[in-house]
Amino acid sequence: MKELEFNVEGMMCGGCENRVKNGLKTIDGVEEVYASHTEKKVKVVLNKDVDANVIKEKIEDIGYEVK
Ligand SMILES: [Cu+2]
Repeated sequence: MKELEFNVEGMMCGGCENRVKNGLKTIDGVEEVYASHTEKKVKVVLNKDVDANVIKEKIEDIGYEVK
């Protein structure tokens, strides 16, 4: 298991957290997603190798900014 953590700007509530979670879970290899709008962090648990840029681009596609 590998974990990646991102600093994410723009999440304002639990609904935003769920958008990020649901979006990232569609990526093959993503096992679990933790998102916190208060901490402005997204943590992803992977069950195989996924490039961090793939995760980053997905978060940005969903509409949030990765710092
Ligand atoms: Cu929101």
